[in-house]
Amino acid sequence: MKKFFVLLSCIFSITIAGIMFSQPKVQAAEKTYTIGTDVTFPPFVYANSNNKYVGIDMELIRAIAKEEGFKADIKPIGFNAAVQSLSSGQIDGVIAGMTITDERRQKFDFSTPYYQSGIVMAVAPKSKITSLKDLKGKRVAIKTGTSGADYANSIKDRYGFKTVTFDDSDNVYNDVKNGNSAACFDDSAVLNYGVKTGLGLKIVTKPTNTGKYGFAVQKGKNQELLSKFNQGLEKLKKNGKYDQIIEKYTGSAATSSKKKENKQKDADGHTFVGLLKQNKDALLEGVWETIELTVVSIICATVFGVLIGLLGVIPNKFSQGFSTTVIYIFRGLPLLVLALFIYNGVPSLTGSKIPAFIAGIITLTLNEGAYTAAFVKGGIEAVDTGQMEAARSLGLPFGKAMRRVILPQGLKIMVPSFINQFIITLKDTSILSIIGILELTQTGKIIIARNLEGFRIWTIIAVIYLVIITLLTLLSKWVERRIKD
Ligand code: ASN
Repeated sequence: MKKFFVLLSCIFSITIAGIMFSQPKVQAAEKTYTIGTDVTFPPFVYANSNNKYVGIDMELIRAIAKEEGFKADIKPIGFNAAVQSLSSGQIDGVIAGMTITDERRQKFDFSTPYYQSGIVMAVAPKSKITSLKDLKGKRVAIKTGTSGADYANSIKDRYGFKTVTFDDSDNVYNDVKNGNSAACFDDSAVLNYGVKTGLGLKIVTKPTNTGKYGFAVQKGKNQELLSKFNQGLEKLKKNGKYDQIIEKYTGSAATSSKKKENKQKDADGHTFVGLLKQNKDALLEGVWETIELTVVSIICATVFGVLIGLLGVIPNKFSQGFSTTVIYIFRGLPLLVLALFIYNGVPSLTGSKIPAFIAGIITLTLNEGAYTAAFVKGGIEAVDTGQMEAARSLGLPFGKAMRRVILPQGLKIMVPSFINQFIITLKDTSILSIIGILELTQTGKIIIARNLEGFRIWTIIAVIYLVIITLLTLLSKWVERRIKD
């Protein structure tokens, strides 16, 4: 048992040291702002073939940051997640082709507009749909929380269609291309670019609900960042850089080279080896993040779970009640709800941010810890009651009897459950992709949003998970043998 805890502490220290050294050092002089953005919204935001975020919005915010002397830490978490995170104060700003609307103005302050777009309907190239009237009884794809979705929802009863929502524009387009949805609504600036660069959809309506894009901060907060953005944008417009950026992404040279690039990617990006090569760095980073999350969470959840489990068996009504309540709450709550509550809910109440990684660790510690507590309690209770009575009648105090007699026997019963829980913790890290942690699953989502290679990328991701799970199982079995010796 002692060996087990020594081993756990060693792994813990190594991981913490690893995390500390892997964090980039922040320069004291420049303030860093966390800016949320969409996953794919070309030509405004998208990952290029090196998985680096580029596009009009990315170049604008980087150029403005340089001009105004601040750092922008870009978080590509998806449009809806970015807006939610901004409203709870988890991030400082959003730049994601975000349309300035009256409704949004109630919650956010917007910069001077930097682009204009409307909303259009797009269909598959061979589709017979040419107008809104043809949508009767059909299914239409939209993106969660966007102005395109609001528009579709506002006319769906009139035209008699149903909507289906996705988190990313690429998934919206894919649903139409696959024939699952008859049409989609999205921004004209984005769909026009898509049509020019070989997206494989056609636009059938004129732009409506025209609006302007702005950079957003929480209402009344981060005004300093907002004025830096406005000043920077003004400078870029004066010195010609703004026009250069727009031309770089929307000019005819840009769109035709993007079309070629897409074709080329289509030609060589359809093999497992090709995809692995293209995405090696991103996948490795995702694996590392998953391992960090897993190791730290396993250790924290084990410590927390053992403590709560022990509180449940000591002969004290209050501590038993406390233990049962903690297990009841955190085992009962769905992991996804808990993650969103900690990451988005708590900061809106307290007003202070929780980094996504920490929110993820807290989520897993509470949830996995509750399961651990339950089997720790069960394991101890499974030891014959005569053992405790015998130890106490030999004159051992409760604590000592527990440590010397009951726990060693209980631990043997618990070991398989521990191993099981470690594996579950590893798998559960994937749920944290919802709060934008760039672990393996989120990395997969981002890659697929770019290349639409769902089958192959998810196969690669599944194999990587299985490899890590096998390694974790082998390590756990080794520890199990050491404990038994
Ligand atoms: N234009 C969209 C909106 O404001 C933003 C997006 O889809 N990234 O709702």
